[in-house]
Amino acid sequence: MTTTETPAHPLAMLEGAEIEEAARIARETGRLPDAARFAYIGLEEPEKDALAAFPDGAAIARRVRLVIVPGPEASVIEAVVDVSAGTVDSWVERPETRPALLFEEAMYAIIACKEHPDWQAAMRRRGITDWDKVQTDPWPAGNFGVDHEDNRRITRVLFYYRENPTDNGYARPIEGVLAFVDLGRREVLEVVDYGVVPIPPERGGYLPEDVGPMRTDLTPLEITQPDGASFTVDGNLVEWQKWSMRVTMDPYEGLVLHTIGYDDGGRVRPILHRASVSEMVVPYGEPGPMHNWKNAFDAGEWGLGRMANSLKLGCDCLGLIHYFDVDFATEQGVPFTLEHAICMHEEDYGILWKHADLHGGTTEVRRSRRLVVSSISTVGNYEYGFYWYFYLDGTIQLEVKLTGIMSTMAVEPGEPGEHPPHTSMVAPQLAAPYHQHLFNVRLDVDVDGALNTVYEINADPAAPGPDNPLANSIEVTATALETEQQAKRTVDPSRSRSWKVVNPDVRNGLGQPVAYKLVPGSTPTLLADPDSSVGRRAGFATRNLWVTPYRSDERRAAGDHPNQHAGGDGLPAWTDADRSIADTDIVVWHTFGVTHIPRPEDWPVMPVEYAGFHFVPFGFFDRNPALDVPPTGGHCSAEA
Ligand SMILES: [Cu+2]
Repeated sequence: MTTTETPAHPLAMLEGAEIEEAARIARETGRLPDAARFAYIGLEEPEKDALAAFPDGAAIARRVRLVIVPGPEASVIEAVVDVSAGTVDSWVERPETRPALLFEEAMYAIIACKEHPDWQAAMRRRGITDWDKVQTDPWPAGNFGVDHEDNRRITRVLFYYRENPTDNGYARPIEGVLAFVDLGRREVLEVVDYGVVPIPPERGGYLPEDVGPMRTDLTPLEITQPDGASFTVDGNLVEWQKWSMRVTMDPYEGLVLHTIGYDDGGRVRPILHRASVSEMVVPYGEPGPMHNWKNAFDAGEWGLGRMANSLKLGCDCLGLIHYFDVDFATEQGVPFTLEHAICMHEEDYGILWKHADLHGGTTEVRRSRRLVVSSISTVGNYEYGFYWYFYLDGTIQLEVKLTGIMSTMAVEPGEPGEHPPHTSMVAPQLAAPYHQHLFNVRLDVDVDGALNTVYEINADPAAPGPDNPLANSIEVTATALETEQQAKRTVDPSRSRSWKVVNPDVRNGLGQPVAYKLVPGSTPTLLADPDSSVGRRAGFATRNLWVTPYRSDERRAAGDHPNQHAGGDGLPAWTDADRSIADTDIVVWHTFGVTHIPRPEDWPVMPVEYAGFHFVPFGFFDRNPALDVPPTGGHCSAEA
């Protein structure tokens, strides 16, 4: 029996009633104790052939994936249920596997710490007696072979001092105190005290009342579109200019875009079947015992969707906005709606193209405009904004905006200009360790069809000689990446390195195979040793490019369950098989990000720093596809 009304499309967002039904089906198996919690309830997306066949007249099967935490041990159940048929399709118990941290358990960990005599003694050694003034941050514990990790789901907990409830706790780390808590059993395993360091003196406030007089000379800047937006929305289907796509949000990956295509003369040409941030890691580079274990996998250990904000007009997004609400599940399996989880709007983006013809006397200018689909996640101290941009010339861009508050450490008073190694001083007696933010985007490419090949493009000086008498010649080489091992690559800006996703079976008007090019930004790879704990666990971050043959169960770059994982899962494991990736249905995985060497200007709250990449047509069209963008005013064209 089904209690849900089937949505209109297989890729429609999961609805509250479907979430409720999925939890009910799981519970009615009789195989779950009452205390079982749901770490994940998300849409099990249809297989590609089923999607391609839609609409085929048959009812849409709506399936839901669940990750269930049955008890306090380190084990999960992965289940897939069919909410349209009311059946359990798969039910797999995975011992020695940890889900992402559960919010409810993190809350109990905080209470357990404050009730523990060792913790209270450590606070008293620092003159702290009011436990309400202690901010308690549970962190993913990583995998370092310490006894507390054995068959437990644990957290390592850090502490900060807040004189007032709205203070910036990260300004005043309670350095030296670290607690290990068994999350499942709500039990403090150990409180470590590495020694007292004075609490830094400054409050690090950034609220208006902390800052003092605000600027008074910013005049209003309003975006108006008197005739409305240029996009249309039908359910989660978005159409804007020649673009079309579907928008969803996954609890772990956050914003996900599906079936991105471009209408070329009445024919929708596919480009990306699915695009998402598959994982990210923030490894810290300070070797002391308070900070050397900090390696947050914010997608897999917390969840970019689970941490997504409800966005506010005029603050997060400006202009004529369409918001998507998203239905998620609580850990008890109860649906709730995160309103305004995804923001969509159009932005003017300067000039699109221009030429002043000095001979003919004409000047043609066109304005660039982009469709912005975005969401923002707050993961502990940091904010990450994920902005997908679609441009009038066929370009796609992902820009990640990093902001929020840096993770800090208190240090002993020192001489002016001094700083502990591997950190920057950001305020008196307050340092911020060097660290990285490395994101992995999974691009299920579909350039004019499923069968694609990736080529690496490098530009080099040609050797001087009879064919190059003035030694000015530029040589561009395109090398097909034919197996997974060949496709483990890093950036090389000095050679203008990029990666072209080619459909060898479709030619443009010039007879060239059509392609899109992944243009990386200036991006690092992982600086930690590949054999270190984080090096093994975040193997995906040791390369900027990976290519795999498509498999629906290869979804997340560090594997499905990175929390406390020993490492090796995800891309390194899959690509060990060295499968063929030539002229087949492939997935391109791109790791990008920033190495954050903190500045004083990043304190107390960080102005946005940017990371990302572009995906641009390269022979996908026969010419500039944006010639038909009309001039916006009589003075922008000789003809107007
Ligand atoms: Cu940072």
